[in-house]
Amino acid sequence: MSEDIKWMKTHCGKMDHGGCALIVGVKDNRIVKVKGDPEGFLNQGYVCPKGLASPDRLTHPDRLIHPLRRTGARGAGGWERISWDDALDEIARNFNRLKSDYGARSVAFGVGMPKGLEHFVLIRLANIFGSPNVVASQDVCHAPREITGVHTCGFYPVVDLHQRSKLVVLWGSNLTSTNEEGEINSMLLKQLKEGADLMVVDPRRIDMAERADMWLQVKPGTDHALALGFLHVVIEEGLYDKDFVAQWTHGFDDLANHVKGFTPEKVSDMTWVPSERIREAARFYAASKPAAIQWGNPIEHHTNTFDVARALICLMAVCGNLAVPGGNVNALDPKVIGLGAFVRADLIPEKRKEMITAAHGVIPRFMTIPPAFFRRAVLEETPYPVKGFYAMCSNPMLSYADSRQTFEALNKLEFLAVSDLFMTPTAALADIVLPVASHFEMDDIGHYGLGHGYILARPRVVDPPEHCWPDMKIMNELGKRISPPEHWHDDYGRFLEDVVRPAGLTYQEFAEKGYLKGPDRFRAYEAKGFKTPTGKVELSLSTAEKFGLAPLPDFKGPPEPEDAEYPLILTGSKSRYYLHSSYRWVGRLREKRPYPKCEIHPETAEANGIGEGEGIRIETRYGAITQKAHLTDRMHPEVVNASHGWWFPEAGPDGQYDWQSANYNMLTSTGRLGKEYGTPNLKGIPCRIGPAQ
Ligand SMILES: Nc1nc2c(c(=O)[nH]1)N[C@H]1C(S)=C(S)[C@@H](COP(=O)(O)OP(=O)(O)OC[C@H]3O[C@@H](n4cnc5c(=O)[nH]c(N)nc54)[C@H](O)[C@@H]3O)O[C@H]1N2
Ligand SMILES: Nc1nc2c(c(=O)[nH]1)N[C@H]1C(S)=C(S)[C@@H](COP(=O)(O)OP(=O)(O)OC[C@H]3O[C@@H](n4cnc5c(=O)[nH]c(N)nc54)[C@H](O)[C@@H]3O)O[C@H]1N2
Ligand code: SF4
Ligand SMILES: [Mo]
Repeated sequence: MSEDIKWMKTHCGKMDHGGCALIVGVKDNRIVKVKGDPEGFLNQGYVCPKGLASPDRLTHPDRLIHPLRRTGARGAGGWERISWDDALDEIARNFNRLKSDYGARSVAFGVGMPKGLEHFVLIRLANIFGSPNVVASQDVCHAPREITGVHTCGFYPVVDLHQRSKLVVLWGSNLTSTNEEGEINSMLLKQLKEGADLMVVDPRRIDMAERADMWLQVKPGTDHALALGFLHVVIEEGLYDKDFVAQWTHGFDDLANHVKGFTPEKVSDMTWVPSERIREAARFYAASKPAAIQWGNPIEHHTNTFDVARALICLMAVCGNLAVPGGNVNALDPKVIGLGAFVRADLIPEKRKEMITAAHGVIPRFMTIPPAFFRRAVLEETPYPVKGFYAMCSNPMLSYADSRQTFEALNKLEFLAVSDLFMTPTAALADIVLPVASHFEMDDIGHYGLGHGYILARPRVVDPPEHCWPDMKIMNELGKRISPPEHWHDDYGRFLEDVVRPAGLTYQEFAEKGYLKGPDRFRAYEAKGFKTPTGKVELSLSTAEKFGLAPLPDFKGPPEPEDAEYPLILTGSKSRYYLHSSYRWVGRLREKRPYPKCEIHPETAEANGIGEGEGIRIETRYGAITQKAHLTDRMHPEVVNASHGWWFPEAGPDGQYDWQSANYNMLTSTGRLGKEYGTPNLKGIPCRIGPAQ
């Protein structure tokens, strides 16, 4: 049999941000085996359980394989099959009508975690249609790091695991489960094997905390206090990089004065980390040259995310770890088409003024709409009404904070179209559902636009089912119906060619190479300065007054006030077996994690009458859900770690696949939002627990 198998190379995609090079065995248009490619630039042979199970997405018997039109009431589960022409005509009719009645901005285009090139084709579609409103999860995912970086030092400081570091810090990053943005954990493990030290900042004793030289068990939502405590020690003890600070920073004296108040003792009260540990950790970071901070998602999961990112970049800068090999770097992209040109930003020059966010005073350069403001526009029509929504690669019913509000908003829309592989709680509320060809079934490019300095080829290895279309093709055809056709191509493959053309390659030639990486670039500031108004790293922001931002990173308390009725603190993390709410329907993954797991300390469990494996009711001021308790001393006794993204495909269409009973975002709210990014509190929320009823 093995002779009939054709082995092909591609990269993993859409199971997280992607990154692992794969060798895929194909027989009769079916994938029979997936292996990690030992030559993989990022993974060196590694592949995770999601990657191994990824072909099962394509062959699931309940996969969407026809365009569907809703027949009965919204969400009642009645559908009829329709042709692609009818589906696209109906979407176009509705969007064109909304555009002429309320203006193009009344139609919003929604996307989730960046999965492939379609992410940017969607932005292009919105721009060409004339809508400034692309709704994305960036408010809780990477925009705070990237854009705060741009304001503070002129770039997004990415961890450099490609060069040797003396110390790697996992600051709220569970890399062995999440491999986020292609920082595949094999690179971290290689660094450790070669002698790098490891520090972990995490409220849970994660696997890497067990291996770490130092683990700081921080109180959820207080990372900025901890980073300010580090800065206090580093500056008071004169451990900072004096040459770099003197030559390349702006506002050092202001920062030094400001952090005087953040003594390890005070910071210990704020963060629960013992003061002596804070001192040791700060000295350890400052003495390790170079040190790289892999900063994770939780720093972006509460209203103070701007302060956390600011404090961490200040820390990188004063210790001389910015833009140096093995530190946090400004990765240079290979020669590919620029983002602005690809998405046709030129066609919508007034975008910034027209966006929903213009009314909310968010930070300049933040170009997507936070889901909280999108729903306000739908529900309250502020600053203007939004009536139509096109959702791609995303499941807002689970991924946006406050799922009840999402339910109301999606129900209020005049028209909702969703493209997905599978029926989800979001697709269940749509007027039209479009079946997609996904990863493995289409040519694609990974990591374009992510700022890590490389792009990865994801050439197709099998053909999709007859009526499943790649998102890029869907948008190419929809684009011709809702905007001037000259902006669209005969074949959507042109988008891929456009990206790699500046490198002098065809897509086919790029696919044969596997990836393109920009040249290493370190200390570029020595020639040109930092790309900020002062040409330096702005420890104190020179633009603060102009943009209404705080000049210095601060800590003004936890994300939500303490609450005697809710004495525990809720946080959450991603499962290694799923991507957010995706793929609960993939049997091989579901077997590994059949139910939503909530971790609590054994003492906390006992005090609340909860046993191992029993149902646990988790409650905040905003809602209550049920998950299954797992008792572990990896947890702090006052912290509850619940699972995110749970719905139940097996619950069926009545009630839209039970998006309520175990969904973490029933516990969150959009009542408080961070000013700069419109970020809600997903973590650090007061909660209480008890046995499930
Ligand atoms: N409480 C809480 N909320 C969170 C987070 C958290 O940690 N806690 N994390 C936040 C973060 S970091 C992010 S990035 C967001 C993620 O938010 P989303 O991106 O909305 O997350 P998913 O639930 O993975 O939804 C992705 C959907 O895309 C579908 N899909 C897969 N491949 C394709 C394809 O090729 N085409 C199309 N059209 N669809 C496809 C999947 O089936 C799935 O339904 O959630 C955020 N929300
Ligand atoms: N398996 C899997 N991989 C994924 C994803 C997925 O859903 N599943 N999602 C992808 C996406 S879109 C993203 S953005 C990345 C996210 O990747 P990560 O940043 O690694 O994501 P999380 O699991 O949310 O959080 C990481 C760690 O932060 C800890 N933590 C919780 N609260 C706090 C806190 O307040 N402070 C600190 N310092 N730590 C805290 C958690 O215990 C957890 O161990 O992963 C990507 N990869
Ligand atoms: S770590 Fe990510 S890229 Fe690698 S196999 Fe797993 S899901 Fe795919
Ligand atoms: Mo994310």
